[in-house]
Amino acid sequence: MSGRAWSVRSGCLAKPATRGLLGLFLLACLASSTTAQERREREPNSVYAERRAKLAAQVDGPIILWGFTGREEGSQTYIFEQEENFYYLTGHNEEGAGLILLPAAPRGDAANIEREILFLPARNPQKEKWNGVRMSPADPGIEARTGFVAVKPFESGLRSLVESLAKTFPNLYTILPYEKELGGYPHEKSVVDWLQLAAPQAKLKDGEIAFLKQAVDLSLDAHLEAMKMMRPGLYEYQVAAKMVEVHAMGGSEAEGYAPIVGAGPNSTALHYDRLSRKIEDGDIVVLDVAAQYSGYSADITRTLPANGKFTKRQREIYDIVLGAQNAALAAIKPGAHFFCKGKKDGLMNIAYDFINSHGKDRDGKPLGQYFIHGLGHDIGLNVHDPGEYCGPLRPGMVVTIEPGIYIPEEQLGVRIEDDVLITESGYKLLSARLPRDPDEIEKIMAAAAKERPRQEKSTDRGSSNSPIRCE
Ligand SMILES: [Mn+2]
Repeated sequence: MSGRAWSVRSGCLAKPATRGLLGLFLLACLASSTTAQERREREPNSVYAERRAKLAAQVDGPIILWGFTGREEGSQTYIFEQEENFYYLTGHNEEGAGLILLPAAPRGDAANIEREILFLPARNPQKEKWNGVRMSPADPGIEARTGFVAVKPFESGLRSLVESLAKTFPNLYTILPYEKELGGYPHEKSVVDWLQLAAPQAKLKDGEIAFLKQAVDLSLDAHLEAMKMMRPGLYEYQVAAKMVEVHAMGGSEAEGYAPIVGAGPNSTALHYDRLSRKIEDGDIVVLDVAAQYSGYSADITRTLPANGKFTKRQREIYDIVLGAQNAALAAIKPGAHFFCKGKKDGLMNIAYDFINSHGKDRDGKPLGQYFIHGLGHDIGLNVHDPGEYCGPLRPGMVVTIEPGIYIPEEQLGVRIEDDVLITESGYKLLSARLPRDPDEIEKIMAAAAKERPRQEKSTDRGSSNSPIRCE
């Protein structure tokens, strides 16, 4: 599928809680009632309605979805962000909602039920004193605001309707837990294949691309700032902090993923997240940092010389990664694929062959063994959006192209990652504004170093043990 058939017996949705357990549960709710809301723009209601209609036209049973509850994390820094599939179909970014979509073709005794119902928690004035006002089913005009003809109370409405639908329909569709990772129905972060029924190959629409472009643009601004501030003596986290600031000041509601700034030996750790190293003269620095904007995440990586000038060896490896990226980009067009078993014409093969046929390691061996991850992936509501590695690229999709070479024994990692929109005739590099050419990068860094106030330079020299202030 496609969607997964889910046979429901009434009563299997939730185990009845004993009175004592229920009491504990309520206490837990109060204790973690600090969930903050995420700011974001949304598309017109008609866009989400269209997505629902498309999905409803393709199924033979009701679709039942739960949004996140806001209790996914107990951390005080947790900021609520909706389950992505739920958001894709509703544009609703508040806790505790549910959704029922009936198949488009009406069926006997289900003919009188509304085709789509949004379930929202009833107003809770006590909770709103802490968290602020939330939408509720009793709000005047809630239908127009949410774009649903029917908005009903979650607590009293959802379960009883599912139980009655289960008597009419042999199949119900939902998202089942993915057992290998995290689990926690319905709070599943992994790829869910049923959504591809509605949006095969995660093709993005214009409105989505506009949000994604905004995420890319803010990320490019942040990378340019990082290029300008980069110098020995800074800590990795200080560079990341500057980039996060640029994102947030530009209207980004969150990072696309935890920032990766890895200098020297850390440049070879793919998802390095400690960010604690003091950047040293001669280090190479991998910056894999990007913004999320209105739900959509960019994914951008640049690799910089800490002191503004690549060493001969760093430059050699950088040029090979750049050559591999350019070779893969040149082969992008609708119908191309990343990698299919048994086929040699994938973008991954092109990049790998380039790396493996250029340069050598210290033992004189080819460098292919140091390209240890895939070449790219879809991006969208998730920074690793659903997508098939072997499926054909189609116009409207946005993917990353990110070759890398990581040689731990030389403390030398290089990754260059760009975001690419597939078009009818080929592709558009959404991140083209951010230089990849090493000469151009060195030029920007040199110009910024020249402009850096003298005063700040003297502060740098005097602070060998403590973090220095960023501009
Ligand atoms: Mn990536």
